[in-house]
Amino acid sequence: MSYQALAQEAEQILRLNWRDGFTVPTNKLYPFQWNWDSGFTCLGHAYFEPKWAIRELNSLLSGQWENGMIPHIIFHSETETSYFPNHDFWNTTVNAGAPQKPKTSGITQPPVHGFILENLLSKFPDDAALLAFVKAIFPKVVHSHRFFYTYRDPEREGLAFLYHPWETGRDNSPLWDESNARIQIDKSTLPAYTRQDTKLADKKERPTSDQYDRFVYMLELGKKHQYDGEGIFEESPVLLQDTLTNAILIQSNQSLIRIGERLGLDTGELKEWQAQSVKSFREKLWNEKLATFTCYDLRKEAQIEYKEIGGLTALSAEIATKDQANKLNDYLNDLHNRGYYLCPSFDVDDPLFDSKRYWRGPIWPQMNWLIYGGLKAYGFMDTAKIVRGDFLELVDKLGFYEYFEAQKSVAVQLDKGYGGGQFSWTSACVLDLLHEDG
Ligand code: 2M8
Repeated sequence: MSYQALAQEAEQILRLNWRDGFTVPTNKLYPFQWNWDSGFTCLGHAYFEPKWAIRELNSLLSGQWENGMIPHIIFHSETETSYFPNHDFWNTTVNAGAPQKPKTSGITQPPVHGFILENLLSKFPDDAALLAFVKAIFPKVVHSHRFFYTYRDPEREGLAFLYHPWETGRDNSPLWDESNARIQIDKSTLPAYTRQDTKLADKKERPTSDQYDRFVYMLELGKKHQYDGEGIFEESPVLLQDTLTNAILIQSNQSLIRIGERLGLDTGELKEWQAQSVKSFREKLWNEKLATFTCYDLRKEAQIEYKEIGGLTALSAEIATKDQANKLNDYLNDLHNRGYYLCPSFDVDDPLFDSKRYWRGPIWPQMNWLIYGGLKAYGFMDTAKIVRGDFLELVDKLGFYEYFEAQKSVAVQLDKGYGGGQFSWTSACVLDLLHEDG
């Protein structure tokens, strides 16, 4: 397919997934507005309906809680029943600061919106409507960062913890396996539920039922503590300082600092958070033996020693030193030379690698977009080119899917990608990366 045809299809999909004010990640599997998806989706709107980006973010922020949290799902429809868990199951009325309308989930997702705003401003630097919008929502986005520093960092380390796997965006990554194993599921007390996802996507490409039981268990634990109570930190068997979420927080802090300085807005608090976060990320999460950044298990008080995609986001956030960045770049080149598409979401040499199953191995569009930017920032132009080219090749060959096979020898035998089709962040990242040099 020519680049022009790819761009046309990307735009068509984003128009198809637009719901007069926000975008669904894909038509059936995910029928509401997702937090970080909607940020990435704005990158695509910028190329054909830039005003949609403003509406998209306004819709998302209509679900913000008084404590600052931007929920991971905004249920703009209360009658749609094709997704589990729906708004009733979350029952966010347990927290007085949750909005009555729209209904939302009770957990959050990686805070991409700061750097998405900066990206939009770089595309339309003098657009008066965009500038006014950015000024108006700046305090809300800062407040969403304050949520992480206030409610998710009780020891004031500058590193936010997550307790629900859905919060990292990498729901069933092996990162969670050891913590998940600590949860004793008692079917007689776990609320009854029916999954909808496996009716709409291939079971082999989705999390297992054991994992879903744990997702529900953790949801109930959050609910018991009004979703922001101190009891979460005290009681949760799963407490993880995630590389990806913290790197994205740092990347967005930096964007907000630059935006604030340009527009004359207060950046004092952001600068304090940023100094501490960068320091702690570097000191606590780097693993010399694996030559990557790793997540930290607060219950076990140890790093989770896996090479996985979160470690690479230290490039996009420009946290890595030159030496650390060189090691991450070497790792990616080695994978490329061994016949893998970049960037697999999990260590291809680990027995837990599963090239089909969701966050246990496949290639993810928005991750390639992030890592492409990071490699460019460090001057690794050749690797950046591969990351961009691999993603565009996968979409061209296998369609606008949610995620993709990482092994070239397997991908060549396939006629489609994995998970949901006609996917919004895939389309948005295609549009944005097509405008980059090849
Ligand atoms: C996936 O997660 C949702 C729950 O949030 C699910 O599986 O039902 C993840 O890939 C997540 O990162 C993404 O935001 C969401 C919507 O695309 O789907």
